[in-house]
Amino acid sequence: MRIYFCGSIRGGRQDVVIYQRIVQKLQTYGEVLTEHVSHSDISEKGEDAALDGDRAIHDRDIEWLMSADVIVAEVTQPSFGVGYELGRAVAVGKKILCLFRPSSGRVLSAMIRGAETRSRNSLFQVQEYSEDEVERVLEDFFSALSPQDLTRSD
Ligand code: 6K6
Repeated sequence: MRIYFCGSIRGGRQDVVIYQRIVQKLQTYGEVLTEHVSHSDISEKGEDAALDGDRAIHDRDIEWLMSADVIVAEVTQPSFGVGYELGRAVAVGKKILCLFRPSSGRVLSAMIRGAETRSRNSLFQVQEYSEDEVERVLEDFFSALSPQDLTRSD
């Protein structure tokens, strides 16, 4: 399974430790295309982007996003990039899990919370969680996945 993980980079790196836990768990289910999002040596400043070019980052990430079976996004730390990735993924009918920690004191954007589809096997799910239960939340999500959920465009 190809898994695209979204987490804030230039939006702020406060949650990088939890991104690492999520990516580690996701790697037990498949290939995580965006493992770099969880690297603690990536700063929010974008130095690496200067070498690579923002267009190259965008184009490569969108290619990976379109090839992914499942998108998992940690949405507690607001990020334009994550919001954009989610919008692109919704537009092509990808299976999406958004993870949000209410203990942060933040209120999740209505454009994320309101995108949730509530049916069983919903394509867009928003899951509230606390840090200590992140692995269990991912186990529940992946154990409920069915082959019909997975849309591949490659
Ligand atoms: C290194 C340091 C800062 O920027 C870099 C290189 N940039 C990126 N490399 C790979 N993916 C990126 C980069 N910048 C944004 N993204 C994608 O957007 C990731 O897949 C994240 O999920 C999301 C983060 O967006 P922002 O707006 O928080 O940066």
